Amino acid sequence: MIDQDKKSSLKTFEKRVFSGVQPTGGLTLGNYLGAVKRFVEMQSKEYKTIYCVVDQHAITAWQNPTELKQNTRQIAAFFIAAGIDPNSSILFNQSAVAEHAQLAWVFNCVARMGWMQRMTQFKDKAGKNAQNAALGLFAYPALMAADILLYHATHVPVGDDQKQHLELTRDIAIKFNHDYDIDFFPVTEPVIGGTASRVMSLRDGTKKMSKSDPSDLSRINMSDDADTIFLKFKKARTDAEALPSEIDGLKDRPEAENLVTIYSALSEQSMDKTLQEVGGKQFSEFKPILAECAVEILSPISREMTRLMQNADEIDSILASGAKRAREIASPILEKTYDIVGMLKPK
Ligand code: AQP
Repeated sequence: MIDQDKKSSLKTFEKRVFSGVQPTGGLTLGNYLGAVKRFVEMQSKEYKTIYCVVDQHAITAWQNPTELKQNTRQIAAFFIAAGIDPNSSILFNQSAVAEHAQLAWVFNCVARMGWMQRMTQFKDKAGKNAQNAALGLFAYPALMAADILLYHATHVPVGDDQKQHLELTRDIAIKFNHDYDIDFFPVTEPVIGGTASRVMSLRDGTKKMSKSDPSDLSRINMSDDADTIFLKFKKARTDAEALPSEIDGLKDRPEAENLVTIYSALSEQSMDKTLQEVGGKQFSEFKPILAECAVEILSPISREMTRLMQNADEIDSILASGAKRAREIASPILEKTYDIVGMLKPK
């Protein structure tokens, strides 16, 4: 049983959003529609929004140090160009707030080996060579739990692929609270919904669109120019039938469903509405409509990213001030965690 006094004296949760993107090079339409577009939508008076470039997650696979710095700035530029306002949201890079790694260690001691061994992303990323994978890749979900719980975040917008890691975050919060008989960490709500929580490869509608897919034709990169976007949609795999007028007609047609999903998310309308608009059309007619819509939305973002990237000092200073604001929230939460666990504080 949780002590009610402890419970009431520690409850500080408000609606707080945390999410992050790894600076591992390359950004796809999946990152935009599944994550960053929704980060922007959650910037409102209702939520305190905290967005992070998760550079410590990035090094779970080796990164070229010079490129890692540039990629970190590039993700920050992407956030800002897509509409994150660094004055209202807190925007920073993970390694600048040491409390992430400190809390992750505590969570390494809370999470169970069996839980971690069930993580499908580790299995996918380590592949057949699991014995040679970095220990950090295995421990990644505990660091992710620390990222979220360090801010007592209550809502985490992510793509569908992160669902299992969020469930683990909830398990860690519940076990910590139980082990120390306290109601300290919130049990976070994943915010996975949205039309495009899983954007699929343009070459295979059953595989996630991903920056590490060997085929560049499988994805739309945020840096692609208009001609490339048109070409990639033109070459996107489809079936031979026309588009249906109702959702049921997309059943067992993963490529068709993916293109309709992308168009709906970009044009901010329901799948039903899209099918009313394009139902009956052949793909040869629909693909240029889709490409034009993508170019209209993505081009201004990519132009603004390029402009921001020419001014590294401006990005660095935004990240530095974000880290300072992040630490103001993180530091007391880590301090309290250490106290709960029984770490002696130097006087
Ligand atoms: N295809 C996708 N559909 C919807 N959401 C997606 N996200 C990524 N791909 C899709 C979401 O983007 C956020 C940041 O992801 P990340 O930085 O952790 O990168 P990732 O998931 O590792 O991205 P990739 O492209 O899939 O990289 P690789 O190829 O290295 O595995 C997350 O919220 C994620 O859900």
